[in-house]
Amino acid sequence: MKVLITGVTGQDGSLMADYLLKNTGAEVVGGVRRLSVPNHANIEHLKGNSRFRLVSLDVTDPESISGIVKTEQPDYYINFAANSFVGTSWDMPVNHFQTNTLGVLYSLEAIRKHSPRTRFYSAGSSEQFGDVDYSPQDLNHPFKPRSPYGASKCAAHHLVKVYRESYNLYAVQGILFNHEGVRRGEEFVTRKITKKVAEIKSAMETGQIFEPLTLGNLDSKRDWSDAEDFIIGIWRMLNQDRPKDYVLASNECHTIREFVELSFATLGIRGVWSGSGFNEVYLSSDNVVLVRVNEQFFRPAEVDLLMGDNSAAIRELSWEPKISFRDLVEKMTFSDYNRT
Ligand code: NDP
Ligand code: GDR
Repeated sequence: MKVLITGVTGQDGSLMADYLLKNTGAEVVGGVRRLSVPNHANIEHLKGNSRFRLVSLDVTDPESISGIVKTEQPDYYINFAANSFVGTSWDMPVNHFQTNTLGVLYSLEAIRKHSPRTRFYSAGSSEQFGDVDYSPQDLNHPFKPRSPYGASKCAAHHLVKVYRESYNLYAVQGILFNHEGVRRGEEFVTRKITKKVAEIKSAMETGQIFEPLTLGNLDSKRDWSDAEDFIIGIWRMLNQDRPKDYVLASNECHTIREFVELSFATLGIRGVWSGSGFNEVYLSSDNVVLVRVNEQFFRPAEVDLLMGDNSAAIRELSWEPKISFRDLVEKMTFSDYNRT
Protein backbone atom coordinates (compact mmCIF):
# COMPACT_ATOMS: atom_id res chain seq x y z
CA MET A 1 0.00 0.00 0.00
CA LYS A 2 1.34 3.41 -0.96
CA VAL A 3 0.11 6.72 0.45
CA LEU A 4 1.05 10.09 -1.02
CA ILE A 5 0.76 12.94 1.51
CA THR A 6 1.06 16.59 0.50
CA GLY A 7 1.75 19.17 3.19
CA VAL A 8 3.80 16.53 5.02
CA THR A 9 5.94 19.18 6.73
CA GLY A 10 2.84 20.69 8.39
CA GLN A 11 0.93 19.60 11.47
CA ASP A 12 -1.57 17.18 9.94
CA GLY A 13 0.70 15.81 7.21
CA SER A 14 3.46 14.88 9.63
CA LEU A 15 0.99 13.35 12.10
CA MET A 16 -0.61 11.31 9.31
CA ALA A 17 2.82 10.04 8.23
CA ASP A 18 3.56 9.02 11.84
CA TYR A 19 0.17 7.31 12.16
CA LEU A 20 0.48 5.30 8.94
CA LEU A 21 4.07 4.24 9.57
CA LYS A 22 3.18 3.08 13.07
CA ASN A 23 -0.21 1.46 12.47
CA THR A 24 -0.11 0.16 8.90
CA GLY A 25 2.47 -1.36 6.59
CA ALA A 26 2.10 1.56 4.16
CA GLU A 27 4.90 3.11 2.21
CA VAL A 28 4.55 6.86 2.76
CA VAL A 29 5.60 9.31 0.06
CA GLY A 30 5.67 12.89 1.35
CA GLY A 31 5.35 15.79 -1.07
CA VAL A 32 7.51 18.79 -0.19
CA ARG A 33 8.00 22.04 -2.05
CA ARG A 34 11.44 23.44 -2.47
CA LEU A 35 12.31 26.19 -0.01
CA SER A 36 15.67 27.93 0.32
CA VAL A 37 15.62 27.11 4.02
CA PRO A 38 13.85 23.76 4.49
CA ASN A 39 11.44 23.56 7.44
CA HIS A 40 11.46 19.81 8.02
CA ALA A 41 11.36 19.85 11.83
CA ASN A 42 8.10 17.86 11.95
CA ILE A 43 9.44 15.04 9.77
CA GLU A 44 13.11 15.00 10.74
CA HIS A 45 12.52 11.91 12.91
CA LEU A 46 11.17 9.99 9.89
CA LYS A 47 14.22 10.42 7.71
CA GLY A 48 16.01 7.10 7.54
CA ASN A 49 12.75 5.14 7.85
CA SER A 50 12.83 2.73 4.90
CA ARG A 51 9.08 3.15 4.32
CA PHE A 52 9.25 6.95 4.15
CA ARG A 53 10.61 9.11 1.35
CA LEU A 54 10.16 12.62 -0.01
CA VAL A 55 9.34 13.85 -3.50
CA SER A 56 9.30 17.43 -4.81
CA LEU A 57 5.73 18.54 -5.23
CA ASP A 58 4.11 21.95 -5.37
CA VAL A 59 0.32 21.82 -5.62
CA THR A 60 0.20 25.05 -7.61
CA ASP A 61 2.11 23.29 -10.40
CA PRO A 62 -0.15 20.86 -12.31
CA GLU A 63 2.80 19.25 -14.11
CA SER A 64 4.44 18.46 -10.80
CA ILE A 65 1.32 16.73 -9.44
CA SER A 66 0.51 14.96 -12.66
CA GLY A 67 4.04 13.53 -13.00
CA ILE A 68 4.06 12.22 -9.44
CA VAL A 69 0.60 10.64 -9.59
CA LYS A 70 1.49 8.98 -12.90
CA THR A 71 4.80 7.61 -11.62
CA GLU A 72 3.82 6.69 -8.09
CA GLN A 73 0.29 5.30 -8.72
CA PRO A 74 -0.54 5.78 -5.01
CA ASP A 75 -3.40 3.88 -3.40
CA TYR A 76 -4.25 6.99 -1.40
CA TYR A 77 -3.56 10.67 -2.05
CA ILE A 78 -4.04 12.77 1.09
CA ASN A 79 -3.89 16.45 0.22
CA PHE A 80 -3.10 18.58 3.26
CA ALA A 81 -1.15 21.20 1.29
CA ALA A 82 -2.65 24.64 1.76
CA ASN A 83 -2.09 28.20 2.67
CA SER A 84 -3.85 27.42 5.94
CA PHE A 85 -3.70 30.76 7.74
CA VAL A 86 -7.08 32.49 7.49
CA GLY A 87 -5.60 35.84 8.55
CA THR A 88 -3.34 36.16 5.48
CA SER A 89 -6.11 35.32 3.05
CA TRP A 90 -7.19 38.96 2.77
CA ASP A 91 -3.57 39.95 1.99
CA MET A 92 -3.01 37.23 -0.63
CA PRO A 93 -6.39 35.94 -1.81
CA VAL A 94 -5.04 34.76 -5.16
CA ASN A 95 -2.41 32.63 -3.45
CA HIS A 96 -5.13 31.06 -1.29
CA PHE A 97 -7.18 30.14 -4.35
CA GLN A 98 -4.15 28.90 -6.26
CA THR A 99 -3.07 26.62 -3.42
CA ASN A 100 -6.33 25.65 -1.74
CA THR A 101 -8.61 25.40 -4.77
CA LEU A 102 -6.55 24.98 -7.93
CA GLY A 103 -4.23 22.63 -6.03
CA VAL A 104 -7.24 20.39 -5.41
CA LEU A 105 -8.39 20.66 -9.03
CA TYR A 106 -4.95 19.74 -10.37
CA SER A 107 -4.86 16.78 -7.99
CA LEU A 108 -8.29 15.54 -9.09
CA GLU A 109 -7.34 15.92 -12.75
CA ALA A 110 -4.11 13.99 -12.22
CA ILE A 111 -6.01 11.17 -10.52
CA ARG A 112 -8.72 11.13 -13.20
CA LYS A 113 -6.18 10.90 -16.02
CA HIS A 114 -3.44 8.76 -14.52
CA SER A 115 -4.67 6.76 -11.52
CA PRO A 116 -8.47 6.70 -11.14
CA ARG A 117 -8.37 3.98 -8.48
CA THR A 118 -6.46 6.30 -6.10
CA ARG A 119 -8.52 7.36 -3.09
CA PHE A 120 -8.34 11.13 -2.57
CA TYR A 121 -8.76 13.19 0.61
CA SER A 122 -9.29 16.95 0.44
CA ALA A 123 -8.83 19.00 3.63
CA GLY A 124 -12.02 20.98 4.13
CA SER A 125 -12.65 23.43 6.95
CA SER A 126 -15.29 24.70 9.36
CA GLU A 127 -14.44 28.11 7.87
CA GLN A 128 -16.73 27.01 5.01
CA PHE A 129 -19.71 27.48 7.39
CA GLY A 130 -18.58 30.98 8.33
CA ASP A 131 -21.43 33.20 9.44
CA VAL A 132 -23.39 30.32 10.90
CA ASP A 133 -27.18 29.90 10.91
CA TYR A 134 -27.38 27.26 13.64
CA SER A 135 -25.25 25.17 15.98
CA PRO A 136 -23.85 22.62 15.93
CA GLN A 137 -23.02 22.75 12.23
CA ASP A 138 -23.45 19.57 10.21
CA LEU A 139 -23.14 18.65 6.53
CA ASN A 140 -26.53 20.23 5.80
CA HIS A 141 -25.44 23.64 7.02
CA PRO A 142 -25.09 26.11 4.10
CA PHE A 143 -21.65 27.40 3.17
CA LYS A 144 -21.37 31.07 4.19
CA PRO A 145 -17.61 31.76 4.25
CA ARG A 146 -16.31 35.01 5.73
CA SER A 147 -12.77 34.99 4.32
CA PRO A 148 -11.03 34.32 1.01
CA TYR A 149 -9.60 31.22 2.75
CA GLY A 150 -13.11 29.96 3.56
CA ALA A 151 -14.27 30.66 0.02
CA SER A 152 -11.28 28.80 -1.44
CA LYS A 153 -12.16 25.71 0.62
CA CYS A 154 -15.86 25.92 -0.42
CA ALA A 155 -14.81 25.92 -4.07
CA ALA A 156 -12.60 22.89 -3.42
CA HIS A 157 -15.55 21.15 -1.76
CA HIS A 158 -17.69 21.56 -4.88
CA LEU A 159 -14.88 20.31 -7.11
CA VAL A 160 -14.44 17.16 -5.04
CA LYS A 161 -18.17 16.44 -5.28
CA VAL A 162 -18.25 17.07 -9.02
CA TYR A 163 -15.29 14.74 -9.66
CA ARG A 164 -16.70 12.06 -7.36
CA GLU A 165 -20.06 12.10 -9.14
CA SER A 166 -18.82 12.66 -12.70
CA TYR A 167 -15.92 10.21 -12.77
CA ASN A 168 -16.85 7.78 -10.01
CA LEU A 169 -13.69 8.61 -8.06
CA TYR A 170 -13.26 7.80 -4.37
CA ALA A 171 -12.82 11.47 -3.48
CA VAL A 172 -13.93 12.99 -0.16
CA GLN A 173 -13.66 16.29 1.63
CA GLY A 174 -13.46 16.09 5.42
CA ILE A 175 -14.90 19.22 7.00
CA LEU A 176 -12.67 19.58 10.01
CA PHE A 177 -13.06 22.02 12.85
CA ASN A 178 -9.97 23.50 14.53
CA HIS A 179 -7.48 20.89 15.64
CA GLU A 180 -4.31 21.63 17.49
CA GLY A 181 -1.31 20.07 19.17
CA VAL A 182 2.34 20.48 19.91
CA ARG A 183 3.18 20.72 16.19
CA ARG A 184 0.65 23.52 15.57
CA GLY A 185 2.10 26.45 13.61
CA GLU A 186 3.12 29.29 15.90
CA GLU A 187 0.91 31.97 14.36
CA PHE A 188 -2.36 30.14 15.09
CA VAL A 189 -3.95 31.51 18.24
CA THR A 190 -3.67 28.38 20.42
CA ARG A 191 0.06 27.87 19.87
CA LYS A 192 0.71 31.60 20.01
CA ILE A 193 -0.90 31.58 23.47
CA THR A 194 0.80 28.47 24.86
CA LYS A 195 4.24 29.51 23.60
CA LYS A 196 4.00 32.99 25.12
CA VAL A 197 2.46 31.73 28.39
CA ALA A 198 5.42 29.36 28.73
CA GLU A 199 7.88 32.21 28.08
CA ILE A 200 6.14 34.45 30.63
CA LYS A 201 6.18 31.71 33.27
CA SER A 202 9.85 31.08 32.66
CA ALA A 203 10.62 34.83 32.84
CA MET A 204 8.71 35.12 36.13
CA GLU A 205 10.70 32.24 37.60
CA THR A 206 14.02 33.82 36.71
CA GLY A 207 12.99 37.38 37.55
CA GLN A 208 13.25 38.59 33.94
CA ILE A 209 11.13 41.38 32.46
CA PHE A 210 8.71 40.11 29.78
CA GLU A 211 6.50 41.51 27.04
CA PRO A 212 2.79 40.64 27.36
CA LEU A 213 0.97 38.31 25.00
CA THR A 214 -0.81 40.43 22.36
CA LEU A 215 -4.05 39.15 20.85
CA GLY A 216 -6.97 40.27 18.69
CA ASN A 217 -10.58 39.21 19.18
CA LEU A 218 -10.86 37.44 22.55
CA ASP A 219 -14.54 36.60 22.19
CA SER A 220 -14.69 34.46 19.07
CA LYS A 221 -15.63 30.87 19.84
CA ARG A 222 -13.95 27.86 18.34
CA ASP A 223 -14.48 24.11 18.50
CA TRP A 224 -10.97 22.89 19.33
CA SER A 225 -9.83 19.27 19.23
CA ASP A 226 -6.60 17.34 19.27
CA ALA A 227 -5.05 16.85 15.81
CA GLU A 228 -3.99 13.27 16.57
CA ASP A 229 -7.64 12.31 17.19
CA PHE A 230 -8.57 13.75 13.79
CA ILE A 231 -5.92 11.83 11.88
CA ILE A 232 -7.71 8.61 12.81
CA GLY A 233 -11.03 10.03 11.58
CA ILE A 234 -9.49 11.06 8.25
CA TRP A 235 -8.03 7.59 7.70
CA ARG A 236 -11.44 6.03 8.42
CA MET A 237 -13.10 8.41 5.91
CA LEU A 238 -10.73 7.06 3.30
CA ASN A 239 -11.56 3.45 4.08
CA GLN A 240 -15.33 3.22 3.81
CA ASP A 241 -17.31 1.08 1.35
CA ARG A 242 -18.27 4.21 -0.56
CA PRO A 243 -16.96 7.76 -0.54
CA LYS A 244 -18.76 10.26 1.71
CA ASP A 245 -17.87 13.57 3.37
CA TYR A 246 -17.86 13.89 7.17
CA VAL A 247 -17.56 16.60 9.81
CA LEU A 248 -14.93 16.05 12.52
CA ALA A 249 -15.37 18.17 15.62
CA SER A 250 -15.59 17.98 19.41
CA ASN A 251 -19.16 19.28 19.59
CA GLU A 252 -18.25 21.97 22.14
CA CYS A 253 -16.86 25.46 21.83
CA HIS A 254 -14.81 27.86 23.92
CA THR A 255 -13.71 31.48 23.62
CA ILE A 256 -10.12 32.60 23.03
CA ARG A 257 -10.42 34.21 26.47
CA GLU A 258 -11.08 30.79 28.08
CA PHE A 259 -8.08 29.29 26.30
CA VAL A 260 -5.87 32.10 27.67
CA GLU A 261 -7.14 31.66 31.23
CA LEU A 262 -6.68 27.90 31.18
CA SER A 263 -3.21 28.06 29.67
CA PHE A 264 -1.98 30.52 32.34
CA ALA A 265 -3.72 28.50 35.07
CA THR A 266 -1.95 25.35 33.85
CA LEU A 267 1.33 26.93 34.92
CA GLY A 268 -0.14 28.27 38.15
CA ILE A 269 -0.72 31.87 37.02
CA ARG A 270 -4.09 33.44 37.86
CA GLY A 271 -5.21 36.70 36.30
CA VAL A 272 -8.15 39.09 36.02
CA TRP A 273 -9.49 40.88 32.96
CA SER A 274 -9.65 44.66 33.20
CA GLY A 275 -10.82 47.40 30.81
CA SER A 276 -12.66 46.91 27.55
CA GLY A 277 -12.27 46.95 23.76
CA PHE A 278 -8.75 47.69 22.52
CA ASN A 279 -7.82 48.74 26.08
CA GLU A 280 -8.61 45.40 27.68
CA VAL A 281 -5.77 43.68 29.55
CA TYR A 282 -5.28 40.53 31.63
CA LEU A 283 -3.50 41.38 34.89
CA SER A 284 -1.56 39.11 37.23
CA SER A 285 -2.24 39.13 40.96
CA ASP A 286 0.53 41.74 41.36
CA ASN A 287 -0.92 43.90 38.59
CA VAL A 288 1.56 43.05 35.83
CA VAL A 289 0.06 43.02 32.31
CA LEU A 290 0.02 39.44 31.01
CA VAL A 291 -2.16 39.99 27.92
CA ARG A 292 -2.90 43.09 25.87
CA VAL A 293 -5.40 43.50 23.04
CA ASN A 294 -3.95 44.77 19.77
CA GLU A 295 -6.09 45.99 16.89
CA GLN A 296 -3.54 44.59 14.42
CA PHE A 297 -4.75 41.02 15.08
CA PHE A 298 -8.41 41.67 14.28
CA ARG A 299 -9.66 40.43 10.90
CA PRO A 300 -11.67 42.40 8.31
CA ALA A 301 -14.50 39.90 8.86
CA GLU A 302 -14.71 37.45 11.74
CA VAL A 303 -16.31 34.06 12.19
CA ASP A 304 -17.79 34.55 15.65
CA LEU A 305 -18.80 31.02 16.53
CA LEU A 306 -18.04 27.54 15.27
CA MET A 307 -19.26 24.32 16.82
CA GLY A 308 -19.39 21.08 14.87
CA ASP A 309 -21.86 18.21 14.89
CA ASN A 310 -19.70 15.08 15.05
CA SER A 311 -22.59 12.61 15.36
CA ALA A 312 -22.38 11.21 11.81
CA ALA A 313 -18.66 10.47 12.22
CA ILE A 314 -19.28 8.82 15.59
CA ARG A 315 -22.12 6.74 14.19
CA GLU A 316 -20.75 5.77 10.81
CA LEU A 317 -16.98 5.85 11.26
CA SER A 318 -16.96 4.49 14.83
CA TRP A 319 -14.77 7.48 15.58
CA GLU A 320 -14.71 9.68 18.64
CA PRO A 321 -12.49 12.45 19.96
CA LYS A 322 -10.53 11.25 22.99
CA ILE A 323 -8.62 14.33 24.19
CA SER A 324 -10.73 16.95 26.03
CA PHE A 325 -10.33 20.71 25.68
CA ARG A 326 -8.63 20.91 29.09
CA ASP A 327 -6.22 18.07 28.27
CA LEU A 328 -5.36 19.73 24.96
CA VAL A 329 -4.57 23.12 26.53
CA GLU A 330 -2.50 21.47 29.26
CA LYS A 331 -0.60 19.29 26.79
CA MET A 332 0.30 22.23 24.57
CA THR A 333 1.20 24.53 27.47
CA PHE A 334 3.43 21.98 29.22
CA SER A 335 5.09 21.09 25.94
CA ASP A 336 6.01 24.72 25.29
CA TYR A 337 7.08 25.22 28.90
CA ASN A 338 9.39 22.20 28.68
CA ARG A 339 10.98 23.70 25.58
CA THR A 340 11.86 27.01 27.30
P1 NDP B 1 -0.10 23.59 8.10
O1 NDP B 1 -0.13 25.03 7.82
O2 NDP B 1 0.57 23.09 9.37
O3 NDP B 1 0.57 22.81 6.88
C1 NDP B 1 0.33 23.20 5.56
C2 NDP B 1 1.24 22.40 4.66
O4 NDP B 1 0.97 22.75 3.30
C3 NDP B 1 2.74 22.64 4.89
O5 NDP B 1 3.42 21.41 4.85
C4 NDP B 1 3.12 23.49 3.70
O6 NDP B 1 4.45 23.31 3.29
C5 NDP B 1 2.22 22.91 2.64
N1 NDP B 1 2.08 23.77 1.47
C6 NDP B 1 1.71 25.08 1.43
N2 NDP B 1 1.68 25.50 0.15
C7 NDP B 1 2.05 24.46 -0.63
C8 NDP B 1 2.21 24.27 -2.02
N3 NDP B 1 1.98 25.27 -2.89
N4 NDP B 1 2.60 23.06 -2.47
C9 NDP B 1 2.83 22.04 -1.61
N5 NDP B 1 2.72 22.16 -0.27
C10 NDP B 1 2.32 23.35 0.21
O7 NDP B 1 -1.63 23.10 8.07
P2 NDP B 1 -2.36 21.96 8.93
O8 NDP B 1 -1.52 20.75 8.97
O9 NDP B 1 -2.88 22.55 10.18
O10 NDP B 1 -3.64 21.70 8.03
C11 NDP B 1 -3.63 20.72 7.00
C12 NDP B 1 -4.78 21.00 6.05
O11 NDP B 1 -6.02 20.95 6.76
C13 NDP B 1 -4.76 22.36 5.37
O12 NDP B 1 -5.31 22.18 4.09
C14 NDP B 1 -5.68 23.21 6.21
O13 NDP B 1 -6.23 24.26 5.45
C15 NDP B 1 -6.73 22.18 6.60
N6 NDP B 1 -7.41 22.41 7.85
C16 NDP B 1 -6.70 22.53 9.01
C17 NDP B 1 -7.38 22.67 10.21
C18 NDP B 1 -6.66 22.81 11.51
O14 NDP B 1 -7.32 23.20 12.50
N7 NDP B 1 -5.37 22.47 11.59
C19 NDP B 1 -8.86 22.68 10.26
C20 NDP B 1 -9.50 22.53 8.97
C21 NDP B 1 -8.79 22.40 7.83
P3 NDP B 1 5.67 24.27 3.74
O15 NDP B 1 6.22 23.62 4.95
O16 NDP B 1 6.55 24.22 2.56
O17 NDP B 1 5.09 25.62 4.01
P1 GDR C 1 -8.72 29.89 12.51
O1 GDR C 1 -7.49 29.80 13.53
O2 GDR C 1 -8.82 31.21 11.87
O3 GDR C 1 -9.91 29.38 13.25
O4 GDR C 1 -8.26 28.86 11.38
P2 GDR C 1 -6.66 30.90 14.30
O5 GDR C 1 -6.03 30.19 15.42
O6 GDR C 1 -5.78 31.68 13.38
O7 GDR C 1 -7.80 31.91 14.84
C1 GDR C 1 -8.81 31.46 15.73
C2 GDR C 1 -9.54 32.65 16.30
O8 GDR C 1 -8.66 33.37 17.18
C3 GDR C 1 -8.83 34.76 16.94
N1 GDR C 1 -7.61 35.49 17.37
C4 GDR C 1 -6.39 35.34 16.86
N2 GDR C 1 -5.94 34.51 15.88
C5 GDR C 1 -4.60 34.55 15.62
N3 GDR C 1 -4.12 33.72 14.69
N4 GDR C 1 -3.76 35.41 16.23
C6 GDR C 1 -4.18 36.26 17.23
O9 GDR C 1 -3.41 37.02 17.79
C7 GDR C 1 -5.56 36.22 17.55
N5 GDR C 1 -6.33 36.87 18.45
C8 GDR C 1 -7.56 36.43 18.35
C9 GDR C 1 -9.09 34.84 15.44
O10 GDR C 1 -9.66 36.12 15.12
C10 GDR C 1 -10.06 33.66 15.28
O11 GDR C 1 -11.35 34.06 15.65
C11 GDR C 1 -7.75 27.57 11.71
C12 GDR C 1 -6.76 27.16 10.61
O12 GDR C 1 -6.13 25.97 10.99
C13 GDR C 1 -7.50 26.92 9.30
O13 GDR C 1 -6.59 26.38 8.35
C14 GDR C 1 -8.64 25.95 9.55
O14 GDR C 1 -9.35 25.74 8.37
C15 GDR C 1 -9.56 26.48 10.64
O15 GDR C 1 -8.81 26.65 11.82
C16 GDR C 1 -10.69 25.51 10.95
